[in-house]
Amino acid sequence: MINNGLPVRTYIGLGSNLDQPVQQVMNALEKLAKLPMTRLLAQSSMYRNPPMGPVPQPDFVNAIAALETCLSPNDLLAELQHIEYSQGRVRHERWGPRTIDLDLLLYAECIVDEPHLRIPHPAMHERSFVLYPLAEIAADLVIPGKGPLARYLAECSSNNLVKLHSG
Ligand code: 5RU
Ligand code: CA
Ligand code: CA
Repeated sequence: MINNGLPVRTYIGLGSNLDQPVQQVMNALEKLAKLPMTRLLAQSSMYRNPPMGPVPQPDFVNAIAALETCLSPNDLLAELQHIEYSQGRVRHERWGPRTIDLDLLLYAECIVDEPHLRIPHPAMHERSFVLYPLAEIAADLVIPGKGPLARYLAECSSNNLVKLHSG
């Protein structure tokens, strides 16, 4: 898909559990705000929470950013990966600890199904560390192909999320 036309709304999931996670998330938010053809519309609070998934690892700090952008999904993805790299992301084991993880969760009402990019993020609706901060800044959101965020939130345990900094 190409864009470079009208600005569209997109949501980015941020996560860190290495090297001062709060600072990592703040640094990434600053870099998101400086992306070309992009505005930072809103940021959620940060939430400290235990790791989900199969890998034992430190607690995470998670947050969500709402952007308005004229970048295409693939150009935005490349920018996110560049920010990850700039903050020392090194890929070891799948689902292991990381300095910063930036997930392109939603892009307008688009559904993208490519090998390297799936939008909406295929597991976002079952992850408390996405649903709770997302509801803070987009309570009425409908996940394309899935349905209202509020429905998934209602079924999702808060899983020990502790709110840290206001958005
Ligand atoms: C399996 C289940 C794999 C859930 C993953 C994060 C998952 C995480 C994160 C927290 C992963 C992907 N736990 N686990 N925050 N990423 N709390 O950002 F999320 S690995
Ligand atoms: Ca992730
Ligand atoms: Ca990721």
